[in-house]
Amino acid sequence: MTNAPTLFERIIARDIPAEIVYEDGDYIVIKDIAPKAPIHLLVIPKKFSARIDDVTDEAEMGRLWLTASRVARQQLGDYRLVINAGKGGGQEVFHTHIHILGGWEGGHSVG
Ligand code: DGP
Repeated sequence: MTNAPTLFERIIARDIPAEIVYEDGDYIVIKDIAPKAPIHLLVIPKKFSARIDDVTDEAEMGRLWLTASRVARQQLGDYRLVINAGKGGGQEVFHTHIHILGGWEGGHSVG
């Protein structure tokens, strides 16, 4: 039995359109369809895992954060990185991703 592709797998496959701001062999970075900040991007590993704590390989985890922080620095300069894990953590799309948020004037602190 094969699982249906996730929303993000369909975006990666160009089955569903998205505004792509960065892509390499392992990651895609798209604009969030419902931005919660002036600039809101999603860093998505092409290799499927449902949530961040399912990523158990240290090198993979490292590359994911390196990609997110590098793209965030390039696109925004200053930024916030957020991960929602599980329904109770606000996760809606069960394909691991990091939110890049920014573009506020004068910064935006947590809380
Ligand atoms: P999360 O709640 O952490 O699972 O974040 C999922 C994000 O995905 C949420 O901020 C909205 C965004 N999103 C949902 N559907 C689409 C879509 O079809 N296209 C794009 N670009 N983003 C989407």
